[in-house]
Amino acid sequence: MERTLILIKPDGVQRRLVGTIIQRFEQKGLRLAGLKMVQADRDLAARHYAVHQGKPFYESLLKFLESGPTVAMVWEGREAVAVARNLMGGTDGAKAPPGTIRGDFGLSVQNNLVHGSDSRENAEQEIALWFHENELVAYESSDNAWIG
Ligand code: IDP
Ligand code: MG
Repeated sequence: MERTLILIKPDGVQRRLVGTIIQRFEQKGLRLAGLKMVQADRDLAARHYAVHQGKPFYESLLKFLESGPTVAMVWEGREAVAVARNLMGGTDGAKAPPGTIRGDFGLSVQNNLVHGSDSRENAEQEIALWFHENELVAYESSDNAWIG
């Protein structure tokens, strides 16, 4: 079973889109394995976005992630990483297609509501960064046979 880390970034929380965004992942058939609200500090923000260090938007990006609470989630299911990225849409909300989270609710490049891991390997690293293993819950969902 593949897992992915999804964050509802501070703009999504402030804009009261938490329920709407969770619903997209839930309705698709992914299964929620962990969820919590986190006020990211500089260390967590820097570790999460370490790959972007040195880019012109890096400092602003860290300030954005630190600017308020984030909802951190682990979703699992078949092809969870790619499925979640498709549900999110591309980075720039202005270009992301309608029907995607960013396409439906965002216009900004930076303030684009959600983060989703971009590979299975990064997903495992990011899950370990945001969650303790004992915060994740393994269970059988009763509709498994129907969803796959
Ligand atoms: P992704 O979130 O779609 O994977 P990345 O390229 O990994 O996009 O960038 C990480 C985050 O950095 C984006 O989600 C967005 O918040 C921000 N970002 C990316 N490119 C820019 C930019 O050109 N200007 C400002 N912020 C950016
Ligand atoms: Mg990325």
